[in-house]
Amino acid sequence: MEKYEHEYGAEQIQVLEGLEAVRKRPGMYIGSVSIRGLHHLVYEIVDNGVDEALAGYCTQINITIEPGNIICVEDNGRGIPVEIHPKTKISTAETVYTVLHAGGKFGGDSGYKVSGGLHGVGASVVNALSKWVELTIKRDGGIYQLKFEKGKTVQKLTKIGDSKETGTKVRFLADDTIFETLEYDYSVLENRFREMAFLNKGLKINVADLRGETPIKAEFHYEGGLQSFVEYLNKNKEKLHEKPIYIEKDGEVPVEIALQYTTSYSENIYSFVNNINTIEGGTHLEGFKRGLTKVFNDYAKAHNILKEKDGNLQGEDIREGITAVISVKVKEPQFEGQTKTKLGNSNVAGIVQSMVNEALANFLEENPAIAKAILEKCISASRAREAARKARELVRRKNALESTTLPGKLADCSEKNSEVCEIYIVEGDSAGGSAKQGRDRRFQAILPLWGKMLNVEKSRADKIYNNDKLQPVILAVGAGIGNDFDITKIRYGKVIIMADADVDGAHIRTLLLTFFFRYMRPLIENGNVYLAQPPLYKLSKRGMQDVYCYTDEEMEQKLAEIGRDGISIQRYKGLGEMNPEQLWETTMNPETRILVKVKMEDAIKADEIFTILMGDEIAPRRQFIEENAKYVKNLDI
Ligand code: 28G
Repeated sequence: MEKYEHEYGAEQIQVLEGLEAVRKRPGMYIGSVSIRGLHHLVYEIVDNGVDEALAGYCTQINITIEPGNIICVEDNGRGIPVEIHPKTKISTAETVYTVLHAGGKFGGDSGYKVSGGLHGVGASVVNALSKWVELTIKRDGGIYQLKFEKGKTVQKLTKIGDSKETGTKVRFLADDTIFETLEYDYSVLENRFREMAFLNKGLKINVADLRGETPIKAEFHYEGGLQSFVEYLNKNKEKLHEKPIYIEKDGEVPVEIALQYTTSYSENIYSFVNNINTIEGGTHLEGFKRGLTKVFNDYAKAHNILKEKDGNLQGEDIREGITAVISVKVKEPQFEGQTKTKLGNSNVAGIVQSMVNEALANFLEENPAIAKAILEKCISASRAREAARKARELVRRKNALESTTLPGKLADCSEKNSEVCEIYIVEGDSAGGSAKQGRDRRFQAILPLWGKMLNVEKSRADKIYNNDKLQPVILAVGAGIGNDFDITKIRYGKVIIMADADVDGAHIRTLLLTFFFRYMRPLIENGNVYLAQPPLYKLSKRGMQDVYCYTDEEMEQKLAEIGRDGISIQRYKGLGEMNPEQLWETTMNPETRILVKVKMEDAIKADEIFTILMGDEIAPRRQFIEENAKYVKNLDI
């Protein structure tokens, strides 16, 4: 075996100080030390493999979660160079893993066209935050290995064998003294890697989770790229035209767009810059929207589908029912916004817009039947928007007359500081009555729901404003709806859905969640929506305080503890069976209640769930309900 030893010079000492800084303030480099930050480590490493694919040298990346939460990532690229780096005087591979920002990603001489990575911090940060890292490189006929512990090199570049192949393999164990948890969430990683495979057409990504008794495996490989992505997003929706429209342009800023219209009323546009999901949008999205609006208006006018006197169709009319993915590659992206996921580069807007103008106009000229079908939908969206505006004004005027904007059935709280206020949205008058009596009126408001159920998925905004079940919710929350929703105006920090633990309760929960997701999405994104968890059973016994159980397992466990002798079990079928004191104690008292926070890990998954649960197609709904029957307790969208 050969070993390449080198003295540590001044530069190396600086290096160690650099990685020490990462360990001291990990949040600065990876956002947080929660499971999000943990997943970030994997993305950082995989991004390096994707960069090698973007450079045209790598076709496959395998990601494995090994038992013990060890991550293994392997690619078939050129392999990280092993020769001595002229600046650091140690191997390039060691440099990449020990010098902050040594990946060369942002340098002009990196050899890569563009590069991914939200923070782009690179492999050295992963190394600094890992208990150990083992790096194996196949290159130049050899197999080389290096090992690190907490960012420090413990085995320098060593040749351990021969190979004709090339590639890089990285195994690492995150440092449990830094991260809150080491337990990776397989489904989160799987979703991200599916997305990456869509975004990098032709790239094969294999994922495996070997932690459980039965291994989980998935393979992602899409020759269709974004077109396949849109087909996937629309798989449960009724399409207006058969194939997604695809436009692509290479150049200073490469742009790729796929879009397809469905019969639904929602707008589903996902945008990416250098493979990063730009949740807050930015100039690329603006350019796309402007281009879309102009092309359809021009076409409609030119073909007399829209008369001059009708005025223009609005952007939102043209985006009703659209599913689109837009992906751009930008050399020096400027990210802005709260979560640094908004593209700021102003030149990108014009580039995307003129590309959409040209390519989409051509497409419509060549496909008049599709153009007609889409424009008919846009025009009826425009009529509905006009009706919705009138309905909204009616609501406003009515409220002005009643001199209050609050719904009549709302039992409001006395506290005015919205941060500490809670609203319980309760189905059914009897439960509403108990909740009103049982609550702490200082900070808890109760809104009983009544009236006819409306399927939000199948209704346009005008119907929603007029719906007697949803209108009080809109008014009570007090922050508007749709594009006008303003999270800073919410009247309650917690919006709590309280429904029975049965099928009807599940229905109202789904209805309200769909409504919040489609029309008040920031409320979910900001973590203001909760589900109350009423108990399923009460165990009572003479001389013993009543015991409430929230799951079947919990009841079995409690019964095993206290024994079954002389015990009576009451099964609660609905909230209405509890008196106000019981309801307070079990479900509303902050000291003793269980609240489930509704989280949205991933907008794509959430859209899929709501489309399936509330949509037209029955087959996927049945499948979804069967697949998830076990998990209904943990509704995590
Ligand atoms: C398996 C886990 C993740 C990688 C490569 C390939 C090269 C490379 C990686 O170079 C240093 C900086 C800029 C050139 C580049 C190989 C050029 C020629 C590479 C990975 C030297 C980094 N030959 N594959 N880094 N560059 N895969 N997969 O990390 O100037 S990282």
